[in-house]
Amino acid sequence: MNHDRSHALFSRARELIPGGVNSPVRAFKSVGGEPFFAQSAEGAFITDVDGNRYVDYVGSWGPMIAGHAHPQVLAAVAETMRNGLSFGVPNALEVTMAERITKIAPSCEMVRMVNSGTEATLSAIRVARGATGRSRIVKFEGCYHGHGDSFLVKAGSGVMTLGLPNSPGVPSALADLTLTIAYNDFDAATILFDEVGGDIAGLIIEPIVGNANCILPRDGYLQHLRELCTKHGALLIFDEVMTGFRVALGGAQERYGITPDLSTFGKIIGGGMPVGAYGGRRDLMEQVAPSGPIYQAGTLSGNPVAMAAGLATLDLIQVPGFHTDLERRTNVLCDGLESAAREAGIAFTTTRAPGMFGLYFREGPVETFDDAKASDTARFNRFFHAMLGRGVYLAPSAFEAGFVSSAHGEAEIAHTLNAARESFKEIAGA
Ligand code: HOZ
Repeated sequence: MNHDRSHALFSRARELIPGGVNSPVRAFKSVGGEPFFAQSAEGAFITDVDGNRYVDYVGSWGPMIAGHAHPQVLAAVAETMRNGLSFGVPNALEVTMAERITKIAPSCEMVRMVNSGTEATLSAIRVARGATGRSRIVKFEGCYHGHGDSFLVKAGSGVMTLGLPNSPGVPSALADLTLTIAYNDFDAATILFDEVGGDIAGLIIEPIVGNANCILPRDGYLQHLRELCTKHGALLIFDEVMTGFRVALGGAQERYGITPDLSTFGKIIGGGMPVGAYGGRRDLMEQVAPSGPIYQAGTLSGNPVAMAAGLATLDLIQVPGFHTDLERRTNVLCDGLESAAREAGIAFTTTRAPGMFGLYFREGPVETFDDAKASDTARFNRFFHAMLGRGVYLAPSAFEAGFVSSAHGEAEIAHTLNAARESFKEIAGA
């Protein structure tokens, strides 16, 4: 594959943009080599500026659940933008979006649109602190909730990929208010709440962890957290930026039957445009300005073009059977990868939920962050490049979930599995 144009762009970018990228994992730093620069994307494919085409399992990190450049989404965007790109006054699409989200995720009686998942999580913990009058929050090792100060404590995603789970620039006075425990450890949560439950404003969790590869909750674990929060008067916050509208229409809260107090969303509800949202119980959300004193604002919040892209995407996934089908596709992919690895004699396992998956170079099961960290990342990196060379783009980090869309059809998955068989063989000796 020729990468001359990407290489030239990356050289220019590195002079002007930190690391040459506007979000760290994109730089390929942990897998090695250089990123490709996108020219276009359609359906399950992304094409780079040198004309190389890849089956894409990143999907813009989650939004493209119906595939790239879906004609219905593009049409909604084109039609909406003719009326103007941003108004700075309310518009009708925001109301439609709020109606849609509150219907799909009934735990959200009210919702506020923002511009990214990071904004959503920052705002949610402000509500938790403001509403409870408490300062401490609880998060889980390896969970990532965007780059807000309070969250860059034992975080996953890019900071983990780069080995920076605690970032310089976060005042220790603030970081000290973030308590971390191990995901899927029932006792750790019980002990922490027994010790300091009365100080905890909220517990924030990725109900399925997608930023430390992909880790599913043990049976009863989310319910256990729900009960602890209720008992100690802390708010349960589900960060559904990745899982929302994906693992079920109503997200992980629907899949596992849990009612969080607050939820955060992003990605799919923007259909590829910059969007986030947070919502929850009416009594909590009514404390947000201007109906209440907890302040949060945004010039571009509720942007009409972003709302149109999100609503069109929701239209596409609100069809009966969509998520069952997405789960089937994900299973075909993951089962196929596992059997290809077995043929090559490679220790390998997957985790999966509808539309998202994790790849591990170790034997299963993988149920904890320590299990995830024990994956052979050097082997993952070789596999990543072997696949890329065969036209399959996986997340460029052993600590990011992969995403499947409704555009990943039989042919795309068959191509992926052929590439995987060859790639596993290629790396088996190394
Ligand atoms: N935080 C994203 C992964 N969990 C990466 C976003 C990006 O690089 O675009």
